[in-house]
Amino acid sequence: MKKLRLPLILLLGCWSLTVQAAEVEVRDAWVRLPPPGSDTVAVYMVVRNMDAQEHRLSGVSCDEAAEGEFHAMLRQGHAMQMVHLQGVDLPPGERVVFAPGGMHVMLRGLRRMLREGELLHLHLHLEDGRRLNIAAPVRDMR
Ligand SMILES: [Cu+2]
Repeated sequence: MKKLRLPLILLLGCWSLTVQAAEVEVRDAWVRLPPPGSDTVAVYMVVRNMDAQEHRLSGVSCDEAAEGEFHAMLRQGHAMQMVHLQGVDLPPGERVVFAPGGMHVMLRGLRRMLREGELLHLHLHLEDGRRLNIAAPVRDMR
């Protein structure tokens, strides 16, 4: 048991930015403060699969939003279009980046206005049934 104590303390110490459920780790999660009146918000993060086998994100949810989806950006001529992804593969040993202009989590039907600096709690669902709980700070990027 002694061996486990230090990593556990480290993990709790940076709970707001790093979440680890077994072999899948989420870092640098953040929420883009939506413009006033908008009930849709984008969430970005880096997901790392440290396992030797593939995992897959199968869903995302947030108690403060009606629904959550994974989106990718697809170029259509000169315009970029959002595409709904049913899931996101996490290849073994690789990082999957959700960033502005690329993949992101989209939450729709926010139940209240967000404030800069607060933490929004989300749940990432893995295909194997496990759930990663994330706390992502809200940032004003305007
Ligand atoms: Cu989107």
